[in-house]
Amino acid sequence: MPGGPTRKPHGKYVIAYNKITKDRYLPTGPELTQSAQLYDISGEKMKLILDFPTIGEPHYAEAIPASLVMPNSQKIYKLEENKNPYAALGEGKARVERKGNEVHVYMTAIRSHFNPDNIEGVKLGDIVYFHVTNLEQDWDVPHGFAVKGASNAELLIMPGETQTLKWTPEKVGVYPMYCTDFCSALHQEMQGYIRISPAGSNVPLTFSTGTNLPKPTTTPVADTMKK
Ligand SMILES: [Cu+2]
Repeated sequence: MPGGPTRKPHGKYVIAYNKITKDRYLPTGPELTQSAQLYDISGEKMKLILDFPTIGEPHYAEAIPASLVMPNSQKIYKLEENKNPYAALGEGKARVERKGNEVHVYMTAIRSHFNPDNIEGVKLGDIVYFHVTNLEQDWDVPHGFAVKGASNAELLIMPGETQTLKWTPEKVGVYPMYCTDFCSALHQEMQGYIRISPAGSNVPLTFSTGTNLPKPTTTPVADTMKK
């Protein structure tokens, strides 16, 4: 009812979700569809406008004027107000840092790429923290973040927000990381890779964006093979 349980509802209509349904609709399964009714309450007597099947078993609904909601709606979080200590407030701030066996990825997301989107030098036994900041400052552009193989969760990051996903890799390999929330026509390209090297290997921690491989910092493979 518009305005909730009140004797003076605003609006002209009321909807009832508690109408008895038995034997009224086609027998489509053990339980049949539920039933609802819409009334016009603008006149002296309420008038039935529509009697219709509905799904689930809704018991209550409440309508309120948009004017009560709109002034309080949150469209974005302002980046300049982001005080998350793990935020990367700009692509230039994106980086990967090692602290003992913890690897902290300070990542940014903006249509349609992550920065960095290619990470090497994480080893089995490390714990990876992806701190992802959504740099968007436009309404309705959340980005998602997931790593294939992470068994806990994924992130849904609102514009201007920073969220953290903790991941303990369990196997050596190359893992895709990707946006899980449709964000633009190039959403499917919003992805990257992180390599997990064997425990104790000496692969240096490197990261890059938009390239297949970070610049080699050790002896090129070709030289090693000549020996
Ligand atoms: Cu996205």
